[in-house]
Amino acid sequence: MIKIWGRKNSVNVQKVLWCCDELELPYERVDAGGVFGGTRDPEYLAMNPTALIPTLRDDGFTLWESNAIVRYLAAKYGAGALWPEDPAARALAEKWMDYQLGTLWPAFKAAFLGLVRTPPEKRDPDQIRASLESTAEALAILDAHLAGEDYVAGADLTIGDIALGSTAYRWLNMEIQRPAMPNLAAWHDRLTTRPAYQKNVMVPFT
Ligand SMILES: N[C@@H](CCC(=O)N[C@@H](CS)C(=O)NCC(=O)O)C(=O)O
Repeated sequence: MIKIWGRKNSVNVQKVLWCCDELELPYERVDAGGVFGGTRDPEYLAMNPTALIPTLRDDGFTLWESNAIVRYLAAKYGAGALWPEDPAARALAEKWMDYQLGTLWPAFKAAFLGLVRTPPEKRDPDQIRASLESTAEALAILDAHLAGEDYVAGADLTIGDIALGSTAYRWLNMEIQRPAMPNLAAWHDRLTTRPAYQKNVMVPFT
């Protein structure tokens, strides 16, 4: 049985839970991180020395880094669907995973943590403003890409969409000013029709 460590309101844990449910994989989830702690326990550090969540164990194999976990699950259990078999199609999906991890989340992190996880008196408004501006710049690239595309790598949902969905949900549902991004909004509307997305991502992120 697949086992996943990580609290349900984590942007990175949600990718893994959503992926499992898209693939209809049974799993056991253990609360860890945030108010649950546990990530500095020796047993946890032995599995994941970063002391971060998520961590996955599948049949004796242990893995951390959410996008790597999504890639692993999709390759093992979702070949031809979430994991396109054509190398070019898969590279497109993987490109958007790397964009999420290397461009979008670094831009958005300060605004998200500042507005959602920091008490008002401790917020840094300049840092939050700058983060929201960089996020809008990064998302404009995704919005332009999604013109005429149903999902980030073409006509079907892939690992690329799974890496992006939980970040997009936060940006679209926080009380912030957002520039209009119609293609992004239409893509996100498509995600919201999926039961696995509703269950794992469309939940409170506070
Ligand atoms: N690049 C890592 C980042 C993991 C990460 O930053 N996880 C956050 C939650 S989204 C975390 O563990 N925060 C500390 C905690 O929850 O205790 C991944 O994608 O898995």
